[in-house]
Amino acid sequence: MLREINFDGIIGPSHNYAGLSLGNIASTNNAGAISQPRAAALQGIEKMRANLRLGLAQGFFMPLDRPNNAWLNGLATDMANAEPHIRAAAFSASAMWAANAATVSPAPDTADRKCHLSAANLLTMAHRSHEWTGTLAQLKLAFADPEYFRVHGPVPPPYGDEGAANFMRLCTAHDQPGVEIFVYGKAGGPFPARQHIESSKAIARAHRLDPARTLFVQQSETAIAAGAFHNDVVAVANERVLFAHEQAFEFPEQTYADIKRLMPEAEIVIVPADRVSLADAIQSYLFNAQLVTLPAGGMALILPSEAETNERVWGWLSEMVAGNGPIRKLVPVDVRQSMANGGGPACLRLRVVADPVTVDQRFIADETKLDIIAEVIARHWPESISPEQLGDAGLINQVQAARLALLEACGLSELS
Ligand code: SUG
Repeated sequence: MLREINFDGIIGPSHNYAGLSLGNIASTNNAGAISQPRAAALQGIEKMRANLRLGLAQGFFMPLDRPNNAWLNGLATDMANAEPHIRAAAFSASAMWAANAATVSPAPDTADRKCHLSAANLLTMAHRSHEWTGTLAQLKLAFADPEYFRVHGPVPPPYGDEGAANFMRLCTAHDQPGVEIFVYGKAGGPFPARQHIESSKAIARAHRLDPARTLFVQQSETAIAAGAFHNDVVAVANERVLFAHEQAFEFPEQTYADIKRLMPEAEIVIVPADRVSLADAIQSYLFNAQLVTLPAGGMALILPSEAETNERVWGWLSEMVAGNGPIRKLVPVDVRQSMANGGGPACLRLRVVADPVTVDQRFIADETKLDIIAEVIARHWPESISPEQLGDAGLINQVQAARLALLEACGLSELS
């Protein structure tokens, strides 16, 4: 039975605030702050538990090996000698934002009826550009069964790809053929557009999608300039529902018309800018929510607690769920440590539509496994990291040992 599985990136022991992402307001504002990797990772575990309790299928990915010494070797340096920005890039725990790991086209959408996954190159940001090697190794292990999955390497440079953060799928039900929507940006404003149309088109070809059921939509320049460095900061889709900010797309009317033409059942819920400004949307991350179908029917938004404390945002959301629209429930979750780097609940997960039994079971979560993982985190993850500590040999050893302990506890030491 095909169903949506959310794979969360377990927040790695090197989680820190280095201010590495130009155009990501939270990352810039919190540059230099002291991070709390242990609390961060436990917040991520609690989010997974809450989703399991809602009856959703849950998986996870391991943190990557940091610092990335192979990448530093390629730059002819190491942690002791690298310049601070290179050191921070090598040490980043950014693979936690699994929405950026890959683009996923479920089997009902592809010509060969296999689920295709393409690892994202993430080449716009130095600290993310070296994630794909570790990510690809993990995808190949988790989705190894060739009868059901095809795992592709990243699109080659110079075309930037940020994975599922710039991708949406509309369908009547997850196991039915869908309309796949790739959202790309055009550089022109103060911040980079990270998703290039050439990458999106390459992935659509590699995944053997039906061109008649595939859309390429331009992200709004205004949204990128306001800090929407990924489309999933201003829009989210689930089944036949698109929930988006009025200023998410450069050509909104055309975008909605194209969606309606390909899928007349689509329901488009637009949040007007005069109720929730782009600034409020980006501060509260109400769109960086997991829009999910509950087993009992109806949809819920699993959103960051920051959305609850923003009066204008919460006011609008409360009116929305009280009405008779498709989204009926709001579930705030505390992922503040990730949020301070610009990563909300939706950033932390990669959606894969598959039969859970066809996935390597070591990546599938249940309460007992989450207990084991939480214990490893509590025992091994650093309590705090300040930016000056990044080259510290003791910290590096602790971070490496912490990850190895987790791999061992999950039977995944082959990823070490
Ligand atoms: O790529 N932040 C991440 C946040 C990614 C959010 N993902 C989605 N929207 N799907 C990024 O900008 C900050 C790291 C730092 O500054 O230390 C960072 O990489």
